Amino acid sequence: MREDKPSIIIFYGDLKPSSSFQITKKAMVRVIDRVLLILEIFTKHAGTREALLQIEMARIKHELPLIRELIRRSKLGELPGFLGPGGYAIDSYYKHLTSRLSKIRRELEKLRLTRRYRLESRREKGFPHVVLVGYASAGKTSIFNKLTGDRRIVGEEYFTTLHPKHTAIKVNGFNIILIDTIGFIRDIPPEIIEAFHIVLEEIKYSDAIIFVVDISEDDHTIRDKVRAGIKTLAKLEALGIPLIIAANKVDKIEPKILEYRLNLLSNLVDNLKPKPTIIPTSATLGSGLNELVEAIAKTLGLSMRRSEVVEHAEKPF
Ligand SMILES: Nc1nc2c(ncn2[C@@H]2O[C@H](COP(=O)(O)OP(=O)(O)OP(=O)(O)O)[C@@H](O)[C@H]2O)c(=O)[nH]1
Ligand SMILES: [Mg+2]
Repeated sequence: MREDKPSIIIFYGDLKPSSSFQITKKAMVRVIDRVLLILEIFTKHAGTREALLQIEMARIKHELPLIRELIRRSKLGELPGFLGPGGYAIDSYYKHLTSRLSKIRRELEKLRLTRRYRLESRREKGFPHVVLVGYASAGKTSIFNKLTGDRRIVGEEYFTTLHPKHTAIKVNGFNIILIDTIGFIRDIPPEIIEAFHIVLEEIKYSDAIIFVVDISEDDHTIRDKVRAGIKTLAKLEALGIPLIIAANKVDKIEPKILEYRLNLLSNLVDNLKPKPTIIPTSATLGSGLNELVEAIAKTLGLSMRRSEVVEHAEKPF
């Protein structure tokens, strides 16, 4: 046996149960496909119990045909010793999954009835929520890390329920919650769209959205991604929430090209209301991040509210 045998094989595509079976049998390691991989990433971003249940449901639904295939094969004697003796272990796992599925369905119904999860998603009530969205590798996490690294507030025990991807930071003396989302995914498999939308549901409850766009990609890709991103925001009922566009990775392109692409970007979002603010940034160099914070403050009216407070406090009674 090779010493560098992997513990898992990720197949970046859709696998039919029979193909998955063949690969598993040959390699004798766990095989996951694109759907299961995306669902594992969803789990890390899920902010509510409802999202976690929805993801688990999608995973079970995706796995059941494979388990059925395993049962069928084991009954034909094709699975000696794998996944437990005979077909018994697989059989009981199958039963466990189907009963879990009906339990999840019941719980989801209850959650939807009480709508408690809506409150849950606004658990840090009273503080504006700002979410980072964008396609994979645009630089969401890099921007999140730079902003939260410099501005993370002290006394975090106050935010005990914060999710790992939510961090409280200070902007103009105000606390805001910055959220790093899973972002948009192209060609999302239809069977997991519902789970995807629920993971991204927090966008709908945010006070401002930062759409991170990799401005170093070619014009065509930028156009496609910005249009598709806006469509996704519309599906999530998040259009109308103030949008800030971080045109990121400016360090990778010439100033002339940057100027052209900023123009392109501006045309693409011209029809949106309120009109988005576009801020050129480089998370790597740290440039444009102060302007990004200023744009957040302006969008949320933070400096205004602060002066209102001062004005109010100075009024003689
Ligand atoms: N040159 C350059 N590289 C950047 C910049 N911002 C991010 N990167 C790089 O781009 C890659 C992706 O950055 P991430 O911050 O992980 O992107 P993301 O949007 O969080 O990606 P996902 O979480 O996969 O959706 C990393 O290798 C970063 O170092 C930038 O401003 N300039
Ligand atoms: Mg990221």
